[in-house]
Amino acid sequence: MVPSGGEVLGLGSRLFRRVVVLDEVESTQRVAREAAGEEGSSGGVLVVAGRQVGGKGRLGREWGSPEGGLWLSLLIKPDYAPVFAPRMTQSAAVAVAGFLREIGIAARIKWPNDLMVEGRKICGVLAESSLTSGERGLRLDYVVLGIGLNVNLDPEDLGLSEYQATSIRRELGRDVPLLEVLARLLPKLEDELGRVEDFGETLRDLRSLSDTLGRRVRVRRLGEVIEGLAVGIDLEGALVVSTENGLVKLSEGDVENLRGL
Ligand code: BT5
Repeated sequence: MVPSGGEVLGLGSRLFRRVVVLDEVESTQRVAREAAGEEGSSGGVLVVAGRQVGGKGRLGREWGSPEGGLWLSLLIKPDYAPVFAPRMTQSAAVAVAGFLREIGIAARIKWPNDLMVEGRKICGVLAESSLTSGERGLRLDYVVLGIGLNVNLDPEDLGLSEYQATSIRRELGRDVPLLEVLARLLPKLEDELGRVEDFGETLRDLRSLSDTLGRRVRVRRLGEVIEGLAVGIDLEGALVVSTENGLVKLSEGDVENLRGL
C-alpha cells in the first residue's frame, strides 16, 4: 500500500518540505517537473505514486511500474554548479545499494544507474536536470531525481523474465512496507546527496560496489559501440574504458558485461 503524504512527511526528511502522493500517475518525473515550474518553487518536493502508467527510463525507454513498487521523484533546486549534476545519479545509486545491503540484499551498481542482484535489475535511477543560461554561464535550475525500486512485486508483474529483474519480495521472500523502505532509504539519500560537491567517499563506495569495474564491457552510446576493459570511474562519475585505441571516458551509455577478462 502506498503511504499517505502525512506519513511520508512525518519521516522528517531534510530532502523535502512537500509530499505529493498519487495512486496512479503517468510518471512521477513529470509531476515533479511541473512542480519546478510553479511560482516561488524552491524545490524540496517528493512525488510518490502507487503505480505509473507511463513510467520512464533513460532515452525514452519504458519503466514497468505496477503496484507494489516504490516509484518516486525528488525535485531538488541545488545551488551548486552544473558539473556536479551527473554525480547525483550515482550518489543515489550508492544510497539505494546501502539500503538494500542493510536489509540483506547484496546489490551492486552497474554503471551508470542500475542496481543489480546477481545480474538482475532491482532498481533504476534517472536524474534529469534543467539548465538555464545566466550572466555567469550555465546555471543548474533544478534536478528531478527519479528512483524506481521493485519492492513488493514479482518480476512477472513487469513483463520481464526472472533473469532480467528481481524485487525485494523475491530476494527476501517477504514484503516490506513502502513506508519502512522510505524511512530507511531517505537518510541514506540525505547523506549521499549532501556530499555531491565533495564526492570522495561516494566515489569510494561506488568503486567498491561496482558491478562494472574490472570487467570487459561493450558500451553503446549515441549509435557508437565501445569495447574494452572498464578501468575506472572518475570524479564526474564518468566510466573510463581501456580500449585498443586508448582510454575512453564515457558520461552516458548502456553497458553490457562481456565474458572473461
Ligand atoms: C532506468 O532507465 O533504469 C531509470 C528508471 C527510473 C524509474 C523511475 S520510477 C520513478 C520515476 N518516474 C519515472 O517515470 N521514472 C523514474 P534505463 O537504464 O533506461 O532502464 C530501462 C530498462 O530497464 C527497460 O528498457 C527494461 O529493460 C528494464 N526495466 C523496465 N522496468 C523495469 C523494472 N521495474 N525493473 C527492472 N528492470 C526494468
